[in-house]
Amino acid sequence: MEQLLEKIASFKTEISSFIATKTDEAEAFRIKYLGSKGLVKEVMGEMKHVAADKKREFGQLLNEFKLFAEAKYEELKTATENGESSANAALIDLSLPGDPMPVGSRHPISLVRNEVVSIFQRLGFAVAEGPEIEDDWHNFTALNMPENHTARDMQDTFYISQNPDWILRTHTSSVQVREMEKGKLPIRIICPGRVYRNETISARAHCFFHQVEGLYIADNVSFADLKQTLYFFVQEMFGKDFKVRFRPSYFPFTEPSAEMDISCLICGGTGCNVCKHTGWVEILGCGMVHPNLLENCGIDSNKYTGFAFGMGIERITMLKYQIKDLRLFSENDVRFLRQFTPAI
Ligand code: 2NL
Repeated sequence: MEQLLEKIASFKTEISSFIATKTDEAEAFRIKYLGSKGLVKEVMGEMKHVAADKKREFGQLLNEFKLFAEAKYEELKTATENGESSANAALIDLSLPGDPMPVGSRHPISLVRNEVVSIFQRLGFAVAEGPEIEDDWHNFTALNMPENHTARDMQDTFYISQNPDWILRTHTSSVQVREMEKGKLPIRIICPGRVYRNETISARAHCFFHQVEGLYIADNVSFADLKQTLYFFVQEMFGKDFKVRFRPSYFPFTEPSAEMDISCLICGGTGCNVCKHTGWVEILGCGMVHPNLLENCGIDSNKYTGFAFGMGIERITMLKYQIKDLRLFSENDVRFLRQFTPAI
């Protein structure tokens, strides 16, 4: 069946490109394809090998093929009888518009990542990237996460069985460690990328997601610089029609640490499902880079200070487009994907 379909397709291509300049060439075409020992008859003969339930579908296909060959013969015959080459008759009208190609749309995660990246680029941040398979040092130890830290737990981290030192990165901070180790200061980078955690998949958790982390290290970088940078970011990203608050928090890699909330964009702060009736939604974590980290990467913590922040792209995308289930991002259902901006 498959073979027969291929055979028909290849005959069709052959027929389409057949050119006759004289009547006996048109006749040769008739004999080859439509004659009593011709190829159309030959394919028709295959019908007896086709399974009973496919006969109907196949019969239609064969009939169509026969009509196609007959139409071509008529075209060749008329052209050559009028003393023309069939090549003229078959000329394509080049002025016709082309067939539109479906271009697809950008994935919402890409749209939001590009937007975040472009806002920080305007502030002078450069994009840095790094490997998704990391070693313990770059993902944990250098980041002030000692050996018995809970984040390293087998339940959270994907380990690579070949080598106990290798893991799938759990955040893009590892890229920033690599940049710090290069020893070129000042550093002003953002690191977008995919990260992995061993979570049970649900509407709110997945085994991979996307992050953008940022890092600025120079002389005299202060917490005020951090706040102002992030204020600028949220205003560019979400507009000006909401409130912002910083809450003290804890991360092993920053001291002091904070989380930034904005008043809920969905209900305007009065309380709804999205903000779990608190009126606030958390959008990122941040803080001043812990001096241990600077020293781990060979940077003099008496001379330099820095700030860092990290946000989950899925979270921001869900807020922006009111998407309620994380799994939609990776199911590739075109009914979901088509709703976003076309790629061109
Ligand atoms: C969150 C919080 C954060 C960082 C990430 C960072 C990286 C280096 C040094 C210091 Cl190399 N800090 N990253 C700092 C604070 C928070 O992420 O909730 N992310 C989704």
